[in-house]
Amino acid sequence: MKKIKTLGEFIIDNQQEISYATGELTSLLSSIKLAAKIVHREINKAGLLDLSSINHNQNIHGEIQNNLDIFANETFKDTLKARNQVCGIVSEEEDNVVTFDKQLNVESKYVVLMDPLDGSSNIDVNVSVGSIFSIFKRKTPVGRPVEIEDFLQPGTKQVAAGYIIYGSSTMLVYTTGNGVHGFTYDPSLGVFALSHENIKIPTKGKIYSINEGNYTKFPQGIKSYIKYCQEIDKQTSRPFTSRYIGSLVADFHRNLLKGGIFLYPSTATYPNGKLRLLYECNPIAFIAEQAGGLAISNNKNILEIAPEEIHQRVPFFVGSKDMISHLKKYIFD
Ligand code: P6P
Repeated sequence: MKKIKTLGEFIIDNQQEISYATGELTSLLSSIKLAAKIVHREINKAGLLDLSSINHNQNIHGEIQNNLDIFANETFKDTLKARNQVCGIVSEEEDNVVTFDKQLNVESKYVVLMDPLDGSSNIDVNVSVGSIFSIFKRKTPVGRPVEIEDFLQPGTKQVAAGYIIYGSSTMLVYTTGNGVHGFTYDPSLGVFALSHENIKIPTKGKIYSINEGNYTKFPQGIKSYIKYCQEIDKQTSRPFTSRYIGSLVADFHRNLLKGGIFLYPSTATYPNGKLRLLYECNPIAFIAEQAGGLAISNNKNILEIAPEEIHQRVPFFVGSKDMISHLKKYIFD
């Protein structure tokens, strides 16, 4: 029987590579692992409970929250609060920064920014959804974290990032800047077992992911790029295959393993793009770059953008290096 290496064992084995982790980051990742197990359990019976039903509240983005959005948000908050490593969080489901006041009298080194349940509108139709997290060391020394210094940091300063995809299996994929590693959840053992060590995204890809229903609202460069993807050209393996799930984690995870490009440009509905910089684009971009891919927002690298507000949206293009490099010809202003 193949030896199982759990996420916990893997983190400890590699802790010496994580120059800044004196155990706190390990413990923080462990609390995310716990939250992932709890959310996994509820998602897998969503159809049997009213957890996925609409609760008619709206989040700050005007998006209808379903009960699983709230459940996932509270679960991640509770598990992060229960340990002393995190002094505060930003969440898609929270209007403002949430400070863990209990932690202020201890040295809590980290802040976490998260989308606790991305793509949750897909749960009712059994489509994969995900949780996304981004971890920074706080910049202010002690006390209540400060939004601008501690949360509005560029993506290059992330110390760790990852996602959990709740799909045909539940996987946790993360990086601490030493490669990208994937762990598949075994509910019978209650562990995340190493299944994809040192993931590398293929440099070339044949999949493009974009909501073509927005075609008329796209900038001309994006319309031209879509046409490029659809042309017949054997040398460049075109036409590419169109795959779009409408769940960022699922669309990205497929492209990460198989190669491909994901595009969410500015549209008439979302003039600054739909996806949020801090807890969707930055963590996915960190993973993409660690896996040998690229992530840009028009003419900037995602990770170099200086955030201006916690729920800031940006146009987002991420995937195989050669595909992103080629896309630049179509979108640079
Ligand atoms: P559209 C889900 O609501 C989400 O935030 C991402 O997971 C996904 O990539 C995107 O929105 C889909 O947006 O406009 O294509 O439905």
